[in-house]
Amino acid sequence: MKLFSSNASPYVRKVRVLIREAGLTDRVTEMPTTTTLLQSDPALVAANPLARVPSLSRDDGPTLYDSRVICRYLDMKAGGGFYPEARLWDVLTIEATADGILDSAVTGIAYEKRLRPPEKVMEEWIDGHWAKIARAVKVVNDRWMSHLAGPVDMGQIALGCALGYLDFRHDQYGWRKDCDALADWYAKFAERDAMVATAPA
Ligand SMILES: N[C@@H](CCC(=O)N[C@@H](CS)C(=O)NCC(=O)O)C(=O)O
Repeated sequence: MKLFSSNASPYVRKVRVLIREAGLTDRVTEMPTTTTLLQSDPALVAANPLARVPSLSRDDGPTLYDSRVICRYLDMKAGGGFYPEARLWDVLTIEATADGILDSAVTGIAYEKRLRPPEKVMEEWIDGHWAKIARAVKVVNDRWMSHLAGPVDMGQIALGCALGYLDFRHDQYGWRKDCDALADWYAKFAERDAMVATAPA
């Protein structure tokens, strides 16, 4: 299997962390891919009409995307148990919360600031997206800490990658404010080998 990959993408990082946690490093080859909304990589376009990383090309079927589909597929391949049946809806909801944080952090804020000319950047748009992120982080801190204390699953991996991205690109907003429990959890989670190995440069 070949993974269209990017070191800076937090969605790709979810997949890269899972590959390492599930012992799949020998079965997936990473292909570093440079693509943006304004200039898509042609090989990626041929594999995924949405031209987004991560995408996973396989010998025995169509290319898979997006990160949630790929992670579910790789977990099934590895028999990894990162989507445990007994906690499935919690895991999926935490993963969806983490992905929602990323959608606001990447498309909502980072692209707005990086891809638009400065005179077209809309501050209210950025504020609205940060409000979503701040609410989501606080809800995880207030409601989900007991889940995060359990065995590592895909909800935790997605959340770790989302918080890592906030530190990487949006450190100035300070997501840790009033979220001490989550900040403590993340400090430990970020020390896992798979997280260290995939930290964005
Ligand atoms: N929902 C998708 C989001 C993937 C995504 O937005 N990836 C970004 C990189 S962080 C990308 O490929 N952007 C290029 C583009 O949108 O053209 C997933 O979970 O995989």
